[in-house]
Amino acid sequence: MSFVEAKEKYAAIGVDVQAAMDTLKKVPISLHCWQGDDVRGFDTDPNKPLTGGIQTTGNYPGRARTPEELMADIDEVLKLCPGTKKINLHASYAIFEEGEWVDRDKLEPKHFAKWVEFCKARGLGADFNPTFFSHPMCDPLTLSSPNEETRRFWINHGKACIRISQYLAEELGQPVTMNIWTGDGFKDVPADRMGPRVRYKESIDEILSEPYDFKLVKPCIESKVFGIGVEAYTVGSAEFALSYAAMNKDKCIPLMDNGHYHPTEVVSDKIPALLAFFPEIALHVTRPIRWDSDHVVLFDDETKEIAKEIVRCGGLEGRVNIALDYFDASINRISAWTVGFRNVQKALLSALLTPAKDLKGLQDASNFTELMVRQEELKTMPFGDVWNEYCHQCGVPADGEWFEEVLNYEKTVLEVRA
Ligand code: RNT
Ligand code: ZN
Repeated sequence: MSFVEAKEKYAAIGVDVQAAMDTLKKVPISLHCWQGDDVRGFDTDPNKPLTGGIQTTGNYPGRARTPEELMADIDEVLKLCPGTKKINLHASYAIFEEGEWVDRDKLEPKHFAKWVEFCKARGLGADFNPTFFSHPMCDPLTLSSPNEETRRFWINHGKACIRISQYLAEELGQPVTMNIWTGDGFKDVPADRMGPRVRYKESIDEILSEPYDFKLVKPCIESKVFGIGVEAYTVGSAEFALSYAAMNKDKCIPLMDNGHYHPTEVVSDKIPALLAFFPEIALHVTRPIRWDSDHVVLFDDETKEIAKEIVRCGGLEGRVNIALDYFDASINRISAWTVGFRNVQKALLSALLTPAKDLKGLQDASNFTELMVRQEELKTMPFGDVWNEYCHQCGVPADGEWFEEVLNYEKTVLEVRA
């Protein structure tokens, strides 16, 4: 079927395909820089293990080892992905001058000047994350540590990151989400569950006492259920993170990562629950397999359901900040990045091609029979033709047209790195 026919089919069910594509073109989605180098960063020994309950597995050749390599790889991904992008940076991706180095508590905006230059040259916004993991000052706790020296170090890191986020937002003229996630927790049954949480709360209070313009810098609090090595107890649990955000609505927003809940819980259902209370929320879109495994995002049922909730709850009007968060080191990283980013775009486009008002009308009229029929029939609409047209309108390859480019990049750039 051609695009013209597909467009007519959608028009017949009351969907304006061009309007859907035009809406999606403007939605910023944050591309995580850490897929390119297996979350290693540049500020500490890149061969040290990843700590904090997150793990990458696999050793596919071609990992980016320097800022230049990472930037070149991101450029390749940008070429292959439609829509509006932001770059999501971690503090560990600071870029130092030759011979210079400072620890994380002393980071300054200037250490991200090269990233600002990169974003400006490409018209991109940025998001930011303090890096509370993979560092000798994790004892193993960070913001919740009973050791005052440790806790102070990480509070100062958080404050430095607020200043860097403010700088990024001012330079790039767009808001920056700054996500606070720590892997703080215990492998085995703790003797004190409350102490670390009270300290974590007080640490975040201190970080957020650093001045920032809340219209430009949106600190987020990300919860988690457990991590490898910290199976028994997570300081920043769902209740902790959500309560913190709810009690400090004038200073921060909650962030849900869909890998961070019990396997039968779904973030799609949590989006409208949170939007009933919070003006703004943030998401990490990932794919958990049995645990927070951070697999590449697929065009699967839950990703589609998340996108539907974002769209029909008005999330695209600035209420839902969307970022990707996964890291697969077992396949070509450019391909992993591209597949996941394109799938989030696909899910959003597919959600925008839904006659949401009509379906809601059926629900409100208790017409559940027709609602089921209409929802099921949507699944066989000619979505692929609209998607390919969307890619072309955005100046990027359609499905079936981009993988060869990745293979070529692998041959000419990635394999040369080995
Ligand atoms: C870890 C969290 C966190 C990280 C990134 C690298 O479980 O999801 O968001 O993945 O900050
Ligand atoms: Zn996350």
